[in-house]
Amino acid sequence: MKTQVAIIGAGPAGLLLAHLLKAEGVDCIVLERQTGPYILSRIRAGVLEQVTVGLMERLGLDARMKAEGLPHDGFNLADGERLIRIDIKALTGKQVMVYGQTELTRDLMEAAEPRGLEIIYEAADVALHHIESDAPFVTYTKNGAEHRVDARFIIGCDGFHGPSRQTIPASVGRTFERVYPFGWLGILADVPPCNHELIYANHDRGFALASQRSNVRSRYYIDVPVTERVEDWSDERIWDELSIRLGPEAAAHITRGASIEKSIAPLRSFVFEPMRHGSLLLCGDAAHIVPPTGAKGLNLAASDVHYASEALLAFFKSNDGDAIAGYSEKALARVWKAERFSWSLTKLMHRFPDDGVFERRIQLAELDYIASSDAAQRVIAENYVGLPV
Ligand code: RFL
Ligand code: PHB
Repeated sequence: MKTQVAIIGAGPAGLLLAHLLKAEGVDCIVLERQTGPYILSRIRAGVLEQVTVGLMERLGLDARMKAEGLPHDGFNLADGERLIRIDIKALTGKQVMVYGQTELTRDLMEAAEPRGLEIIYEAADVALHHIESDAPFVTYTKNGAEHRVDARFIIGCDGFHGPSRQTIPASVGRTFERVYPFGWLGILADVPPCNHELIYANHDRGFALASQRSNVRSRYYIDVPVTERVEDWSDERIWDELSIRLGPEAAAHITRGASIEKSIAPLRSFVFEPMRHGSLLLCGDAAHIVPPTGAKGLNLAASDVHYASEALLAFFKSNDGDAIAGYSEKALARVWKAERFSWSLTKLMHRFPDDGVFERRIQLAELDYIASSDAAQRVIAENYVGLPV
């Protein structure tokens, strides 16, 4: 097979990019290891920045998001006692959209066939070849047969564990990493949210987040040591812990219900540089990971795709390779700012095993400062809604 752009991975990064290219008449093929239903069974992000909403609008795939998504004007930080509201609308003029990654991915997947976008699911043994040349290719197997896709560019949208990043020689790449000593235990339940906006809480007993997918579906998280097993956390135990950590105001409004999903996600900050090597560009989790505290992971994937699509369209439509050459530097400038924000919010809102009473007082002082300072709230709001692309 021959195409202009071979995209590896049908997560949000790969699907968004494929649709953007296809809409402009650039040929592409998406190779995905899993099945569609498997991808849609993964419960992940829930908060979309304007950059992500804007891409769906541009594709004309925003109808369900506009009908079912919940635009939010603010969110809350909590210190175990009170709620500190960050009025993002008043401070930045912008909103965020509460709409699950699962739903966004479903909208992109369902539009693929009608728009003539080819996604090859269950592609095994995907391998990248000759990425340093102008004629790279990808091989994979499906139903026992080996296949080859020749392309002008390969885009690695294959997440943290995919093969794309690993194809870049170690002598060229550099990684920056921080692994956190806790994970987030998440619970999804068909109950109304305890608050109309999100609450990120730092209680003496640890972190908690009250989030939502709709007015009848809630998503909550607590932090737990990475050694913890999800089997040891009954629904009741999680609800009890949430009721303590989120503070009395939120606890009074928690509706308990049976979990429909429960899992522990490890927390990590990770950046790989460069994000382009020869004819291979990396987008999304393939190049970087943030802890979920700032709701940045999916949105960073979208901003990478924004830069990559601009660069690829300039190349194919105007024969201009400058944006491809500058892709890594441009994307990384935004990535590092999101890494900084996610890391700082993680530090502010979690108890670290080595922290003592001094660090606890510093956290409480910072939360008290944020509660009283318009300037501090503006800094948080500006980062939370997403920096400009
Ligand atoms: P994805 O979504 O991981 O998609 C990568 C796709 O590549 C496929 N793949 C391969 N395909 C072919 N051959 C191979 N060898 C392949 N290896 C992998 C995979 O099957 C997959 O379909 O990456 P993408 O598109 O870059 O999107 C990034 C986002 O998914 C990610 O940043 C966020 O979900 C991160 N994240 C969260 N972000 C937020 O903003 N808010 C959150 O609340 C939030 N919660 C989460 C998360 C990530 C989690 N992970 C990684 C387990 C919760 C979890 C549990
Ligand atoms: C979620 O709803 O899953 C969610 C929301 C905000 C975050 C992280 C996760 O910061």
